[in-house]
Amino acid sequence: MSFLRNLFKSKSKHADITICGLDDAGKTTILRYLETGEFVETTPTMGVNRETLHLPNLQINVFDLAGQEDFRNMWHSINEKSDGIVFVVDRSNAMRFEEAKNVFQQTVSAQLGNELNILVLLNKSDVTDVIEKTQFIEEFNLLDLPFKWAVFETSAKTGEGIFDAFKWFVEEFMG
Ligand code: G3D
Ligand code: MG
Repeated sequence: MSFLRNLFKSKSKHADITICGLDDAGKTTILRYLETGEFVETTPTMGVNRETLHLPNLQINVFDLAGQEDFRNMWHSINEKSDGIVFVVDRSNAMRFEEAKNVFQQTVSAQLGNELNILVLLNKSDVTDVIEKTQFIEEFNLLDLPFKWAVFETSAKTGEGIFDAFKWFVEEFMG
C-alpha cells in the first residue's frame, strides 16, 4: 500500500473512489498492484461483484458491471457518494468493446449533474493487438463527455501507467 499511502499522506480529506468495468478487465489486479506495487495473480470472485479497500483517508470500492440487469438501481445504491470513477477496459478484447461501451455510457449518464472526475484505464497494454488510444476515445465518445476525464494506458502486469493514472486522479479531486 506504499504508493497510495504516500499519495494520501499529506491529505486530510476523505475520498471514496469507485473502480468499475466489465468482469475480467483487470480491476482486482489493478487494486492489488496499487496495494503491493507488483503484479499479483487474482482469482475471479464467484457470486460477489464487490470488494473494498480501506485506507486512512481513502476508500476504494470495486464493482463488476457486466450483466447487471437492474443497472440503475444497483448503481444508485453503490455509487452515489463516489468522489470519482475509474472505468477499466480490457483494450485487448475487441469482442467486448460494444458491451463495455454500453456499460460505460450507462455509468456516466447515471452521474449526470454530479461533479466528479472520470479516469479511464486502457488496461492490458502489455498485450499485442490492442485498440489504439485515439480510436478508443473516438469510439467511446469521450470528447462529448460532460465531465473532467482522462485516459491512461495501463498494464497491471508490468505496472505501466498505473501510478501516473492514480496520481492524476487523486490530485484532481484532492487538490
Ligand atoms: P476483474 O477484477 O476486472 O474481473 P481481474 O479482472 O483483475 O480478475 O483480471 C482478469 C484477468 O486479466 C486475470 O488473468 C489477470 O491476471 C489478467 N490481467 C489483469 N490486468 C492485466 C494486464 O494489464 N495485462 C494482462 N496481460 N493481463 C491482465 P487470469 O489469467 O487469472 O484470468
Ligand atoms: Mg475482480
